[in-house]
Amino acid sequence: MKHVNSLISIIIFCLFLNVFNTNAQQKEIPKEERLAWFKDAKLGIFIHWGIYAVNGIDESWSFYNNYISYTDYMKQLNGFTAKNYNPNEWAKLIKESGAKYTIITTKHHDGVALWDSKFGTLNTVKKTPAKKDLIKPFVKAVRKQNLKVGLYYSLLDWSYPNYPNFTRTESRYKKDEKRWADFTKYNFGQLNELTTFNPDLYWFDGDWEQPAEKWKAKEIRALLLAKNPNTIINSRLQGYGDYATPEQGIPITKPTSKFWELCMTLNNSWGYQPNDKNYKTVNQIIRIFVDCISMGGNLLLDIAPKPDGTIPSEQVAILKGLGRWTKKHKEAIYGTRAGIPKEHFNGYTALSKDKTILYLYVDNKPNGPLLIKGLKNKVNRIWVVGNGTKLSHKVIGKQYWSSVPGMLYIDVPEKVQDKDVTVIAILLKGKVALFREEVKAIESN
Ligand code: FHN
Repeated sequence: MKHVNSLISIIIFCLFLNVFNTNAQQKEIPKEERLAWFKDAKLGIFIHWGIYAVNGIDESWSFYNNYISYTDYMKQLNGFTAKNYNPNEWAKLIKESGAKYTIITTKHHDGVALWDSKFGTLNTVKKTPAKKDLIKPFVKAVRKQNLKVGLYYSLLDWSYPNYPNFTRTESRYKKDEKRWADFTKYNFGQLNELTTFNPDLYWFDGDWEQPAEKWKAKEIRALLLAKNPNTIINSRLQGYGDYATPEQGIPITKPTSKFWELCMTLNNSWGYQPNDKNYKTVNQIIRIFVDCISMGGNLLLDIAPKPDGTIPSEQVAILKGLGRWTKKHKEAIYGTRAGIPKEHFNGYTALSKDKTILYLYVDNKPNGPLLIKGLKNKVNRIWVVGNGTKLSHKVIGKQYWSSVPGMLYIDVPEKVQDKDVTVIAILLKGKVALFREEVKAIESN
């Protein structure tokens, strides 16, 4: 009888999914509209918070890679207190950094849910001294700061008894439709619970272990968009996502995806690891951020709270240092679009949304005037962003009979330079127009 009941519940569940599938496809709001805020936001803060902070070890991977036994990894549950957790303070710091959105891990690959899930029992309410839902107050605090909120969710769950994979050397089963169906019901159950927080963004992870059909990725997308047609989904849903998510390494060539976000740690660890002192400097992070802006992408910077909920002082300092620069240069960050090809300016550039302002990001001390080549536009005026100083400039080498533009030189006095990255704005007459032809021999003067 028990088997018949579980079979019936799975059939009902599949019918439920089907309803979402058909409805959502009809209603899907175009990506350009849904991701408009994301494209303008430029900076997000990622938060990896979980029991792995207790020992300061790799999140989930430490038991998956057999660095520690699963039993010993799970003993960290007893040390996860969240006793100093202050989501309002977190949200204020995130806002101060200049981020416009933030994404928190609701459940990593270890299967420990940070909210009061009714699916399974492995969560911070039931199994840790924190004894509370950590997601609901976070979402509320972020909304209070008028920031967008995203929820990270690991599709794979190495703790769930009916999930096939367990560690790199041990799996629970190879093929078992009934056990997989139970896992799918659990996954959808938790996803359905996450929709009650009504996030602006879902950040999936761990999709690499199964194909889209097995995850029911199409149905997951349908469910999430049916609940909130404006929500957006990252790339890690086996082809059913909205934007690309390069990780840790700055893209060397501009990503082909129109919408993309580089996620990156401040040191080398996603979670809190006190032994990892290999922090990037604020200057290095600003230059990485400017690199992403110049290619039309976002930067999602990760912070790693301690088990009690405090954010490591090094990470607070970095976010505050970043905030100094973003506050001063906000006009050259939010709402900008990818810059011009490097042949025209030996550095990072971006354009205003209407393409009439060209921003130059100068991350080194200039050895003389800056040079921009192949700019067809006349210059209206040039100023230092965040400082307002108007800069003198001159165009040389323009032959009246030639279509090749002259070379634009801009003086940047030492006293107007920013200690990290100086930003110069060039207001053009009309939308940016670049000379991209081959310069030929001269036939007539
Ligand atoms: O395996 C995870 C890893 O632990 C971390 O969460 C990163 C963050 O983007 N995502 C996966 C690795 O790509």
